[in-house]
Amino acid sequence: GARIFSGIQPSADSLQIGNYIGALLQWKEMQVTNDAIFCVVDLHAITVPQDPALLREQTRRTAAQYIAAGIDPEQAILFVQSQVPAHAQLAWILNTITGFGEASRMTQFKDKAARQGADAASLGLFAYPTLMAADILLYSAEEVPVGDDQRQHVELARDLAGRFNSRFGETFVVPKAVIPTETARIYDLQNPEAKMSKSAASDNGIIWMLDEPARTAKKIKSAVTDDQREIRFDRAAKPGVSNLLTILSAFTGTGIPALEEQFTGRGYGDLKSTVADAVVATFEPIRSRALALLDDTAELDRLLSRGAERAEAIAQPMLERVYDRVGLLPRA
Ligand code: AQP
Repeated sequence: GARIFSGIQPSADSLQIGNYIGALLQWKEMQVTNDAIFCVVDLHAITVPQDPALLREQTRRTAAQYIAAGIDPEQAILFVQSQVPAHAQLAWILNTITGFGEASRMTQFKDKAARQGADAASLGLFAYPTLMAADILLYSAEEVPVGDDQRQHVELARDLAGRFNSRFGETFVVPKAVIPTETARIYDLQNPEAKMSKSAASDNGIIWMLDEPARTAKKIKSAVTDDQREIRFDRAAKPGVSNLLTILSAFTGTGIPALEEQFTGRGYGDLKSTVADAVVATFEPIRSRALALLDDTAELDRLLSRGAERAEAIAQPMLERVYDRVGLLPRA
């Protein structure tokens, strides 16, 4: 199978259901037939302010959730980004071949910078996509399984790989994004026009993987819908109901049209209970496994450093090749 690379930011105590559907669910399947590398991208998380002590804890918690959700750290390589210095080093090189205008067009930067106030946004936030390109290109990843929101960043990684290759000679594999389906973007339950996000201002519309099951069920039951009665998928006219159908489809493997049929003549309350049951049934065991792994942080830390060694064995030679191509003088 193909070499795949993907990561999630340790930007909260818990991952949210969008991270699960957009990322973990596919990773779990892809690790079986592919050469898979999964990263906890802590250097990406600090592109917005993080509390240092919390960040360390969130990094462990994120790794524990990968494993609890089914990532096998023996089969796949699982590691923490900052433990392999080549990521930051290659990102610098890529910054030097990225246009200012090109980086300015990234919609995630525009969104996140607007949220923080343009003057508060850091240069690191602006350079987020080149660090992500470095993550991918270091491992010659052919496929990058991500949610729909990351499509533009993977496009940039492709462009940079091609540009570097034509300027300095064939070096990088040109990667491609693997996005589950067009509908695999999950929206905030309270504000179904906005992407569900760990760092949303209010947590009422977020389904957390590590929340208590009762709380998850309650949030789903209070999801914003509309004042009609019809259960059908229509993103523009019925964003709340469409979001619930997307979640149910991801958790049951049933297609949206079949779900629409199944729910003909049934009420929103019924749909919400069905979604809540499906989510809780999947997340409850993941939550217990993650909490159990977090009981022994020494063991978890050892497991992560083994992952970092395996990752570095691939990344470091690539970085050296790049330095050479660019013309940097090696230590004698
Ligand atoms: N709402 C979403 N729907 C589908 N996929 C999603 N992903 C995130 N949110 C959704 C996917 O999760 C992976 C990792 O995300 P990340 O944490 O690295 O960055 P993000 O996309 O910015 O996620 P968050 O939760 O919104 O984090 P914050 O709030 O810290 O920025 C990616 O594959 C992404 O597609």
